[in-house]
Amino acid sequence: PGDRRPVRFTEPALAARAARVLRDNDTGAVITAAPRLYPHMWSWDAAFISIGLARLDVQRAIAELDTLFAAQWRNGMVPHIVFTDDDAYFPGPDRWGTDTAPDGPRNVRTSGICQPPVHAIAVRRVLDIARRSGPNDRLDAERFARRIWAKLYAWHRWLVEYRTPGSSGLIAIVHGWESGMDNSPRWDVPYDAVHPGAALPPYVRKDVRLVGDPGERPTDREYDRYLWLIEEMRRAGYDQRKIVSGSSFLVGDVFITALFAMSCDVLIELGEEFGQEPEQLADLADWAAKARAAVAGSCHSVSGMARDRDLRTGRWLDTQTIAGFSPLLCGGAPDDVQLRLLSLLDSDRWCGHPDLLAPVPPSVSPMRPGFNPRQYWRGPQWPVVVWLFSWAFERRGWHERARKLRDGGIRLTEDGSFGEYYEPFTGEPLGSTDQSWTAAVVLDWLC
Ligand code: 9YW
Repeated sequence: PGDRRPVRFTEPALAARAARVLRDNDTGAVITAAPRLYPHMWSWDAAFISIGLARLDVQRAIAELDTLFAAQWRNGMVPHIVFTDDDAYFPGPDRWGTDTAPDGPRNVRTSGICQPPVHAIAVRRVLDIARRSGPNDRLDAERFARRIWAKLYAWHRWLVEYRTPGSSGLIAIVHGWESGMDNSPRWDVPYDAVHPGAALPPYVRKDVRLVGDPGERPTDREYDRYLWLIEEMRRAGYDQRKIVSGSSFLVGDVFITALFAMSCDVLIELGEEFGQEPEQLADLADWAAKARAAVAGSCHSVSGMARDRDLRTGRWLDTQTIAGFSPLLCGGAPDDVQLRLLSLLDSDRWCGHPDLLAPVPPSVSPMRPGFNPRQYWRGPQWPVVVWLFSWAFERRGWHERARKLRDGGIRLTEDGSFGEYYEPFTGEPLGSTDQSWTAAVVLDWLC
């Protein structure tokens, strides 16, 4: 089909625009996730942002990750939001009520949950970029990698200690927001069992006012449940053990588990290089192996797709979303399963769908009932997810596949708006524009 969008930037012009987005979203202290919609630091956004920043200014990239880890909780958790003092976002720090949490950080306000553990991957990438960019950058990045390692290890240890309940071996989340894929249909069944109590304090959403079409955002019903889970955590005093045993939402997240396995691998490489304790390296190897086995063990016997598991009911969640391809990220599934997944990914149910503007995986298969091309994690394509797959495929030695995803990611974003997510058929940018992590992954692809 001809181009469905009026503007296409050349690669150098696109890179220059991406750099400007990161500069414009810099408050001086943090780079916000997006200019109006998300005026704070989000955990996995900061990881991707640092990768883009490393292409512009290695020092600034290091500062971003340092800021995030300065907010790490004393038990090891890296919080999903580090708040600035902007109050345009809801739920803000007062609603989270973490100020008195026993494990919370002292000088900064944060949310009380986490997000996917992609930070070791970011540190590795920043280091690799810095090494190519010059001797000073190289030294700074090496010092940084050595310094941040123990914090990354503590973060991984927290996930294992508190978030691997039961026998599935999957890393558990206690809120859909922890998955990073907030309203994905992956969570529909477990959310059905979340019943907001009458004690849910009233609230006013701010996101729907900032996005032109509320249909691109989660519904109010979904928000009631998101807020109810926060209420439960407040009541548990942010005691992790109580939260995990009592939360009405507890799901083994297969995508996070795959990311965790890869991040452990990376942390081992960094640890070996920088002489970290053999015992800690052995822990990481053990955690990575268990995570990989859990991902492989989740695969559906017919489709091969990896599945989340509702840990409250013990049921597998068969929703076919992008997370089903998790074994392709971290490896470890039997060869026949991997082949099935690769051919499914290439098929017209996913990247080979004839009507896609760019051949990169949408968040949900366009062939699946309930697929919604405009709504958030229920259909649109997300450039960061494409980046993760292309990074993982490169590491697995699948260079051609990695290149195709990178090219598709550029095709998707070359209109220069840096959308939060994209309508897969028209390429219309949706949600926020000038989204930092979109600009960051584009920079990484282009430099
Ligand atoms: C929210 C910032 C965040 C991402 C999440 C994404 C969205 C924010 O934006 O959540 O208020 O729900 O789902 O993955 O980190 O970009």
